[in-house]
Amino acid sequence: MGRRSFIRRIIIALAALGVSWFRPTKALAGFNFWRGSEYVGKTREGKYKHFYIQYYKSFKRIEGESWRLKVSGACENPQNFSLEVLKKLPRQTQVSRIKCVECWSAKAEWEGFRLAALDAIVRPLPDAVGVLFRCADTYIEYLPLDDLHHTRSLLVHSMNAAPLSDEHGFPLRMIIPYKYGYKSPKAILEMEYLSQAERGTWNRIGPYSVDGTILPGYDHPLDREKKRRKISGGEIFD
Ligand SMILES: Nc1nc2c(c(=O)[nH]1)N[C@H]1C(S)=C(S)[C@@H](COP(=O)(O)O)O[C@H]1N2
Ligand SMILES: [Mo]
Repeated sequence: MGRRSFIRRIIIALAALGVSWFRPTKALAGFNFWRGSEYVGKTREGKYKHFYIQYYKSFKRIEGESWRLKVSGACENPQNFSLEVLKKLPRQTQVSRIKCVECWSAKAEWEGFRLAALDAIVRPLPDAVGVLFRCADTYIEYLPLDDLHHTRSLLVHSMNAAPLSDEHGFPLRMIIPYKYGYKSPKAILEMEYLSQAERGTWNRIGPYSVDGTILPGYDHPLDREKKRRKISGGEIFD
């Protein structure tokens, strides 16, 4: 090895070390897309009195331009997607309610795309049975493909005709209205197709079902002064 190339290798090695030191969360998808020092966390104040914010852990706000959705696992064509590209996928809008297993619910108009649009690009392998979502706050959730392909399931980048706020899951979240809110991961960093079912964060730490379908019982809608009403299970349609 000549002296020049030796020095060049040392410089490259030092640069790589520097990059790994300064990367705030290298355990995540491997991108450096955090901005500023502000943090997003659980909130129930101000306007969020009418739509609570649930986050397992606080995390630094995400910069949309450098964020990439990493799609990996059991698919033929794994790749990373920018928000710009995802926003060009065929769009769908739906009004639906998030029902948290802690009782409250709240409703919004959501806009995004179907998993089928992503499948068409990455081509899941025949043995893929579901997707594991990894989120910015280290939350994880698993959803079977059958549920992800349901006509009410949507990958969402807009809420009430505006880009998703950091609080509600910017840049991308899942919406599955017939399951409790914990099955709708927010601030998604990675989607990994799996050939075996997994469990998510919430049903590991709480007494909550893996399936998460809304059970018959009661609801306290935040948009109706939490007035208690009976629900029969599945999606709440108003
Ligand atoms: N990344 C992430 N997504 C998450 C959660 C979380 O803690 N982290 N909580 C879930 C729960 S329990 C609920 S009820 C909904 C709430 O959505 P909202 O915060 O937009 O109201 O987010 C879900 N998605
Ligand atoms: Mo929840």
